[in-house]
Amino acid sequence: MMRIMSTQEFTLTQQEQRQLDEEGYVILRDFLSPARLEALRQRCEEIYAAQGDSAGAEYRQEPQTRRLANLVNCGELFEQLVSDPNLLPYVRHVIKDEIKLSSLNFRSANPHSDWTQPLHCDVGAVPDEKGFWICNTIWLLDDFTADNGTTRFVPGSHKVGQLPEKVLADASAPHPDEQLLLEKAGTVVVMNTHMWHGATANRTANHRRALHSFYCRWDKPQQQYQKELLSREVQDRLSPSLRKLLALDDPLNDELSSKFSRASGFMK
Ligand SMILES: O=C(O)CCC(=O)C(=O)O
Repeated sequence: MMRIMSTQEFTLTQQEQRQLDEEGYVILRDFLSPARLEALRQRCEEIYAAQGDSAGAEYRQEPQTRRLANLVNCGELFEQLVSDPNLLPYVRHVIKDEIKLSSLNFRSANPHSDWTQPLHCDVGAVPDEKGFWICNTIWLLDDFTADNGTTRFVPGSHKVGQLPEKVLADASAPHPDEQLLLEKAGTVVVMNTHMWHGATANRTANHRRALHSFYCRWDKPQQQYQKELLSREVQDRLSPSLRKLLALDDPLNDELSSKFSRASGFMK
């Protein structure tokens, strides 16, 4: 599906726009080339091995799950990922305003786990008077199958305007309208994550790995305050457009994100 980019951003097809507006997600198959997929897998495993018990601590640690946070700090392939020109128009379609990166995380459901992530909206966000203000993108580093801890989601629930934990008797229980994401490695899924979603238990013998490149509107806090977390060396070599996407020169973001970062939709 790879699109040829000019300096102008492309427009989503009508079908993609309808899918994002009505259902809350769009699936981009074969988004990653085999070489790029393998490079991302290898780099995530290297970082995880190097960070050991502290892996993911810039954000939060989750039961029966390997997590990495602050990945823009960990190499150019992640800088390319968060600013991918074939992806950002989808995010802009959801948020419909200036966007910035909120965080870039790796999440891997452990083999033989019984941990089901409750249905949630990312950062506990409900749309405000201006509309939707968050959008996540899930980069599948492994095939997602019915039993390896795939993502579940309730299409259309981004329009409910309420958090699942406030209206469901048990947000960890299966929802009658939920769907499972059953897609191949190399796929990227763009999700309006006001839509109720979570992850299922991994009952297989293998890890289930994904990257989450998460965006928010310019006037909301970042989940991970990039200016505080990125090394000086990384900040100094970023292009003006990446500095803008990461809100590194943005006094409003400094004010918002220095006070309110690290929010989670389900981890207290
Ligand atoms: O990795 C997944 O399948 C979804 C994870 C998720 O929704 C989260 O960590 O907030």
